[in-house]
Amino acid sequence: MTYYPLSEQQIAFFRENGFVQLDNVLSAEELDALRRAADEVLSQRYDARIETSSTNPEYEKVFVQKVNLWRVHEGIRRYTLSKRIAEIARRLIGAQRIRLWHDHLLTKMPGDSKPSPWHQDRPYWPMIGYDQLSCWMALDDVDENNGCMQFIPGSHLWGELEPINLVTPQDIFALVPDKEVKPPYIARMKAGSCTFHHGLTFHYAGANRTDRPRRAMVTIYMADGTAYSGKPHVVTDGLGLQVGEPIAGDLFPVLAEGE
Ligand SMILES: O=C(O)CCC(=O)C(=O)O
Repeated sequence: MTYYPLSEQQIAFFRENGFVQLDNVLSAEELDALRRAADEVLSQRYDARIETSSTNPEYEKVFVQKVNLWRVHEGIRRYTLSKRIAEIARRLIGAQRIRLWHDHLLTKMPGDSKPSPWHQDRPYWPMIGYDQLSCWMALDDVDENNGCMQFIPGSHLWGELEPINLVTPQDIFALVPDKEVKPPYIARMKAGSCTFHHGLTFHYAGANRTDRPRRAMVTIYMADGTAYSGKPHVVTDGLGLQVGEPIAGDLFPVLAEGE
């Protein structure tokens, strides 16, 4: 395996801004395999083994969300457990060991599409500690017309706010009246490129105004040692975790480890 040539400048950019865009991370073959896997999952009728965050039709106008596909699809498993991508996450967040939290395929369907409103991810997660980040891999070329990601630079330093309802969103900016909000970075990218964002970074994606789905494969990583807070969540409900216990074990595998 060859590691992605992540530079010190890119790491410094991520730490300062709370996100970074990395172009051409997947080879044409890897992209093709991941697209085929995603399409197989999307064309399956509801599979009870795939955790779906919500089948509410209003929620699915924001995105169709299929969670933990690595557990049910071999092609996605190869991608999600990829050490190459996890090593980028490990170096960005500065952890000794990084674990998988979960993956999810987020598809903005054409038609009556809604924006993914400005929000932070971390308020939805049942965790103690803040060393988490997501890799948002574009499976289609993305720009403002089909819902590329947008980020507010430096917003990961503003603490954890209340969770935003993705269907009837509160104005997250009203929650930080004293902050100087920089203009959003608009992550236009070719398929096979990705962004990484910190769990506290304010982010947004516009509606899909094209006539084709916008597919993104998102992998969320957490530093080893991240502990369970007890908050309900589709990925941890029913596992019998105790508050304060590290979220660990085979369902949350270690994917990269430093020397
Ligand atoms: O893909 C989207 O529309 C939003 C993605 C998102 O919010 C995330 O990956 O945290």
